[in-house]
Amino acid sequence: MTKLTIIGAAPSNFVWTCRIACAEKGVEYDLVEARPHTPGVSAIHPLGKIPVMRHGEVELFESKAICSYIDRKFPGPGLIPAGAHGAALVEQWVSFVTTSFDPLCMRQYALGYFFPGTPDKSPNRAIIDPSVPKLGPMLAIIDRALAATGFLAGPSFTLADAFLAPIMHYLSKLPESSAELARNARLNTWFEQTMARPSVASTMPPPPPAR
Ligand SMILES: N[C@@H](CCC(=O)N[C@@H](CS)C(=O)NCC(=O)O)C(=O)O
Repeated sequence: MTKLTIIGAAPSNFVWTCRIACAEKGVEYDLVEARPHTPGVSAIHPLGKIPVMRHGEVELFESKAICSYIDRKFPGPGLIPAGAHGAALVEQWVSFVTTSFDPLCMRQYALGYFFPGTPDKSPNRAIIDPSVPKLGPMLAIIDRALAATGFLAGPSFTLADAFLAPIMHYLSKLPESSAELARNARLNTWFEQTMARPSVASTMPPPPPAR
């Protein structure tokens, strides 16, 4: 069968999620390292964002679409349940993570540390500081969601957990967010178990550049 290609930079949380999806399903793939807005990426994503995917004649952009394709196309444990309610719960939490959690925790807070854009590369407090008071309530939402089963959506690991895992990895490396993580016992347990999960551990990118 034609081998899948994921195009993007390994540290990207969205690229990592697609790789977790492949690992969960046991799908072989090539990772072609590419930064946003490079020609191979912009040829597929109209805004030049990563990841993009190629599988034979199939070209896709947007990590959720890529993961859904992987889930439906290949055998292996389902990342989105078949039932209407279970599937909708996964969609609900994937949407929450991508449209509310990621913009605050990654685009604003974490990128203020990892890509500060300051002359001396020191953390960009102008971006980070306004996000800090919002981290606690945001992590508490996830902590409450984990109360029922220990997973974000339903009784087992799903795509919702795969979207959350890379972001939580980065939050665990930063001061204010790791303190918040420590305050949320269920999230902390989920985090430790999820980071040890083979699909997550085996795809973990190298550490970010030194600050
Ligand atoms: N909604 C997109 C978001 C992808 C995204 O924002 N990727 C980041 C890297 S983690 C990127 O390409 N940033 C460059 C940019 O926004 O121009 C998806 O889920 O694939």
